[in-house]
Amino acid sequence: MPADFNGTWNLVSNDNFEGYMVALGIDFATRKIAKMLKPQKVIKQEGDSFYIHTTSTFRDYTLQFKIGEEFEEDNKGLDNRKCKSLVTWENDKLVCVQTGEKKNRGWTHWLEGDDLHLELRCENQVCRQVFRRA
Ligand code: VLZ
Repeated sequence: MPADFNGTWNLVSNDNFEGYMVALGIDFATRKIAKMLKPQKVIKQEGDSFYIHTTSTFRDYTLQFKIGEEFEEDNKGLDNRKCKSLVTWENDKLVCVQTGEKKNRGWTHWLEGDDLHLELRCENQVCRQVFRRA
């Protein structure tokens, strides 16, 4: 049985989102707004199919994928760069590799108690976010 990420999750901490956004080339004005946000994630997981909807007062981002199936990701409203993304299970962690112009780009989700963790990586920057069940 893989981990169950289903639910609605609210951001409670966000370490080095600024560094991650700088690595992605997000402009200053957008970063000033974005780092104040407290995004919410709605995750729907059914077998190998995932729907992750990240919402905020500023921008929303929707991702749909199947485990082990590479897809084109447009990162619309984020850095708008296209990449090839692949999500796999590594034990109970959901690991995404985003292959494209940016080196070492990807993210990992896992559960710890009642919390949902997300590590966002780009080049030499790591952002650590923690979400709690709404
Ligand atoms: O999450 O890749 O859960 O896509 C932040 C929206 C969304 C706020 C960040 C606007 C998405 C920021 C991070 C403007 C620059 C992400 C994946 C894992 C699913």
